[in-house]
Amino acid sequence: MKRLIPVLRADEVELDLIMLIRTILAATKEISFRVSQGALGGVLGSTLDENIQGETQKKLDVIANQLFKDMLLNEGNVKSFASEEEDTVVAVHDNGKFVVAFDPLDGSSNIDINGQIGTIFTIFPAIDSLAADDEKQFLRKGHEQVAAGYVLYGPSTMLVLSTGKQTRCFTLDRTHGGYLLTHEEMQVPADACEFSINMSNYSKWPQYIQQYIDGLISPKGDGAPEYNMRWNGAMVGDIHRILTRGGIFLYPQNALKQGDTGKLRLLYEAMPMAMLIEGAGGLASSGTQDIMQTRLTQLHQRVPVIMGSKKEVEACLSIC
Ligand code: AHM
Ligand code: MG
Repeated sequence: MKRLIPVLRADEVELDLIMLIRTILAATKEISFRVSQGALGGVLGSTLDENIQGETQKKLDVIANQLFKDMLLNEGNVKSFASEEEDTVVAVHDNGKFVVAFDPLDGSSNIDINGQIGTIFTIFPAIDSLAADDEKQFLRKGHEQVAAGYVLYGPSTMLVLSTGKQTRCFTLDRTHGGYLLTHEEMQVPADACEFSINMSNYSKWPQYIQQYIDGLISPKGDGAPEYNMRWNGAMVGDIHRILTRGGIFLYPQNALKQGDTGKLRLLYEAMPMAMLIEGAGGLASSGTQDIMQTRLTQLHQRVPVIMGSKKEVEACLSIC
């Protein structure tokens, strides 16, 4: 089985970018180890702190964030980074070539139940004319990403990565400590009968989302396929399932709250996942715009998310 670095070199990915991806993955291997230790490693439970989003931080959120910070602060190719768990941009090296954004621990509510959790990251070329700590380094469009990926800490630890070509899947081989290529070209199946949404928010959804989901769960008859629902509570788990066997993932805005734009963050969650989904032939939209075409206007901005199999996303958007 092929190792990650030779695969990226064969793709002629710039060496500095490969080195940066290697650093990020070193952090994920350490997180994977800590996650596997569970209660034995003292990583479960909450801290007394809140992050910038007003959410209580879990111990593992803080540990994962610190591991990422420690690794990136020592990485010469990084100009600055932004984390879901940090208030502001963190400057690293003035002459770094890249800026990195990450959600160190996605699906935090699954930590204490031994459920699926993950890490999501994205990399943009740094803007030379701007200071390292200038937020504008990150006010970019999704299609400017030079790499995006997630690591899913499940029964096995898997990396799904795009550097602009296809979306590939690697599995962490604990015997030698490296990620090995296990799926050369992921393709989101076009026909799928699974949807993924937090149904408990039904009364808060915009009307077109209610109408679309009503259509999926209404009795079909005449041999039409019945839809099934899955909701993981961790976007990495839901998106991994959709990349593997198709379907649609939705996290809409709360239509009862004026100005609400949903829960998921454009920079740390929606943009990287959109790059991976579209690299596998799927579609990603906010309902009004392609996520890859949406420009970030604030570091911690949230966005409604509809992504997955092309046909399903188009069907949802057609009643928008
Ligand atoms: P987190 O980054 O704080 O863990 O929040 C993001 C997570 C996503 O992984 C997941 O899709 C969503 O929140 C679940 O939200 P809810 O608890 O409303 O179902
Ligand atoms: Mg998250």
